Formats: sequence, structure tokens, C-alpha cells
Amino acid sequence: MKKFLTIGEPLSVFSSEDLNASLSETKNYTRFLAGAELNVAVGVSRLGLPTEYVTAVGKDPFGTSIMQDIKDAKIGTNFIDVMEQYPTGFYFKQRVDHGDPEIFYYRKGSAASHYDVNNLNKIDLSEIEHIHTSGIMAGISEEGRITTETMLEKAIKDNIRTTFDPNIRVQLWSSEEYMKKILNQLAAKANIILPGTNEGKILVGSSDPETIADFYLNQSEITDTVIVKIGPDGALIKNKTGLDQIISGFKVDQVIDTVGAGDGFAVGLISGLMDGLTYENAVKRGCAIGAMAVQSPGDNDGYPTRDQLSKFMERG
Ligand code: KDG
Repeated sequence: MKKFLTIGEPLSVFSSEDLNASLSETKNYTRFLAGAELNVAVGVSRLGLPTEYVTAVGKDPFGTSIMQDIKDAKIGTNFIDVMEQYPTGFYFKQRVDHGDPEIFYYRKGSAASHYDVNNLNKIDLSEIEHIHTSGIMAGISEEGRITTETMLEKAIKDNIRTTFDPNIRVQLWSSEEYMKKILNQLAAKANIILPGTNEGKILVGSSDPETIADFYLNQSEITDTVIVKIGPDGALIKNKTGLDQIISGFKVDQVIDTVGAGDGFAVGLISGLMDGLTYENAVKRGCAIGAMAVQSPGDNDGYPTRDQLSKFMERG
């Protein structure tokens, strides 16, 4: 069976236990595994699909714990470098009862931000069916930007299907203009783009799903499908062969934490395509996993097993 691969920065997240306290007031935290692309790897692997993760960690307690979590999640460690001279990143996340939480990063100069094309060139992509990338790796360093771009170019050459999630994290970029330019350049090298409507507002100047989809479909020959996430309302799929459809989302009773929902959506879409589902059904699965994700405090602990996923989707 062919494998899934993603590249990104792993983090530890300290998730607040003190509801609605600002980060400067919070005293109690629980630590979880995080990092947008790693979240996707965790979710795809939890659904039983062979998964590889490309990154670097430091030789420090967070690096050790992340490596253990990755092994426990049955994600391959062949493409993970340990860089003794650099630290592993971490971040703090507020607990709120509505909206998105405040977050604060300690990731500048991390091991993953030093992962470069020389490391990447050692990787054999011959067993890979799908590669997922995001704008975060490009935002953390110049090496990360070049590595992400090179990964997408290798995929084009080897005919490997790719997804790109812009994953806007303004804190990581020197200016909004530069971020916009780089994220749209990277998007032009991917087959499937996964922006949210809020991201569309910044990257394309519109939060209208159709306008966002048309922008990315028109900007590149390589992009064939755009899936615009519209939160609890679902997602629009638009492709170059005429599919143009809104897939409705799933309602949940209680939202505990929205972080990781977009990655959960990517898990559903990618695993669905790897399972041979139609785009419509893969996007529906994405909506389901996004909805399951918001009901847990960690960034990826709400992602389901196959069994949990079918039960949730049957319930509707
Ligand atoms: O998408 C969820 C991620 O944002 C989180 O797990 C960590 O902020 C993070 C990042 O930049 O990877």
C-alpha cells in the first residue's frame, strides 16, 4: 500500500486548564502533541494508513517526548532528523468558551526551522502516494520556505498528488504582503488547495468561497481542485472538470477548542482520497473529522479511529 507523507514542525502545546484566563494569568496547563502537519499525520495514521513525517527535533526533553508520541502514533520516523544544536519548539494555548484561543509560540530558531534541502534530498519518495504541505514551514524560516517549495516541485516531477493548506500564522511572517506572496506562490505548485474563508480574505481579497476557488484554479496549471473551508457550514469543492458543490458540515453540541479542526478536515480529505472515495465523500469525511476535533482540548486528540468515524458519520 502506498504511503502518505507530510513535512512540518512538531511542537509541544501547553493547553490551559483555566477557562477564559489570559495566558499571562493562566497557572495550569496540560501538555499535548501539536504542529499542524503533524496533526494531519496523526489523524491519517489513526485511520490505519501508512504515514511518514519529515522534520527535525532537538535533542531535548520535548524532542524526546515528541519522538515517542510519533512512534506511539505509528508514524514512520525514518525521515526525522535529530539536531543536537537546536531546540524543539513549543507553544501555549488559552482555553476559551467561544471563539479562537490566544496562542503564544516559542519556536524561533527551532530544529525544524533549520531543516533544509540537503536533508530533504536524502528522502526517497518512491513509495509515496500523497504529500501534504502547509504555509507554516515556509513561515518559520527561509530554509523552510525553500524546502516546502522543493518538496512540491519533487512531487510534480514524480507525479505524486499534493495538498497545500495556507495555514496562515501571521506571527511567523515579517509582513502580510510577503506572507501573501509566498503562500500564493506555494499554492500554485500544489494540486489541491485548502484555504479557509478567513484566509481567502487575506490571500485573495475576498471571503466568498467561489471567488477564492476561482482565484486558485486560474492562477496555475498544476492546481486542479480547490476546497474552501466554511467552518461549521461545511466546504465548497470546485475543480477544473466542472465539479462545483457545497458539502454541508456537522453540528456539534459543545465546542471545547477550535485549534486542529482545519488539520482534521485535511485528515478526512486525504484519507478519503487514499481510500478511493469521490471528492464529495472525502470532503464529507473532512467535515466530520473537523467537527470531531473541536470537542477535545488537544490539537489532535479528537481525531477518530475508523470505528469512531463511522459512528459519528452515521449519526449525521
Ligand atoms: O493547526 C493546528 C496548529 O496550529 C497547532 O497544532 C500548532 O500553531 C501550530 C502550528 O503552527 O503548527
